[in-house]
Amino acid sequence: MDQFKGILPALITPIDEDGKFNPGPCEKLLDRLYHAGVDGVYICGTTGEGLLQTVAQRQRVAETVIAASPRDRKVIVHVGASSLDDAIELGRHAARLGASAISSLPPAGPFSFDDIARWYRILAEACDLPLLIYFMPASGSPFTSIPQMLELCATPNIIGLKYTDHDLYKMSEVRRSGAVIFNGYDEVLVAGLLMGACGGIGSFYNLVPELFVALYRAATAGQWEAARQIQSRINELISLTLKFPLFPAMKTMLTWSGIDGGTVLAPRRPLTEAEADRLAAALATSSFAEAPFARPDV
Ligand code: MN9
Repeated sequence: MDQFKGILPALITPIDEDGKFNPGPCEKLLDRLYHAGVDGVYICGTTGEGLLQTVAQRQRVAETVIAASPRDRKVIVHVGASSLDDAIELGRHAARLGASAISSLPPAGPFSFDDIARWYRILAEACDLPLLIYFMPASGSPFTSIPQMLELCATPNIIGLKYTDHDLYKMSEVRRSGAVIFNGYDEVLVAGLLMGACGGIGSFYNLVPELFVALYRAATAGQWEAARQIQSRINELISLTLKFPLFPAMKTMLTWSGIDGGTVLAPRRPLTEAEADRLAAALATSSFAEAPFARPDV
């Protein structure tokens, strides 16, 4: 369990004009992220638009990412799906490829906690990999209490939570049981680490991996003031980006930096030209004005 720690970008999935996975930019992005020192990647989650893709395409993404990842980095494959069969198929495929772990949101729908616990139990048993539960109450989690989270984390093969919430007291109580916890809201990574998180998984790591790696290193060295200052710089970027639809804005910035993020999958839409102009203007007057993603690479 100690091996699950550090900085893991929730990898964006480059999508071409036909709505299909584009492996070239994905490899280029991975190269950039690994050079920045990230400890691994988390693929096909919310940021990676996993739930919006077919099982076959998600498998192509996993194949590309695992083939392009050094052996000493972790690849966690989000396998969450509406159908348990699909999730198991994705999980077994990830295991065959040599993924480090799988992760899953609960299936969407009006299910009870018992239903969800059973779903996770069957998934964890069927796949020969550690499983990280994706906890995100903002997307309608059917479990929110500490005892429920502790019960899920005590299930064989379940190692812990990707914890996307602002209640860090709850997070720290689950962490105290020995469960692996990755902080999920990039805005509060420094606070999550202070309260015991083993690392973080997040969207903005795609854009400024160096800052997240530096924050994590400062935090693990006990240099909390330095870590806090890096968080504050990161939050300048997050707060200006959140004025736009998040995932298309991030893909636009990646494209400006020379990595073709491509479009986003339905029901989302790309940025309008006016939005892209406003985003570029906001970046130009920020402390990121000189960053490669701040303007078109022409
Ligand atoms: O992977 C991300 N959460 C979601 C974690 O996509 C729902 C976060 O990185 C957020 O995108 C980020 C901005 O709110 O914290």
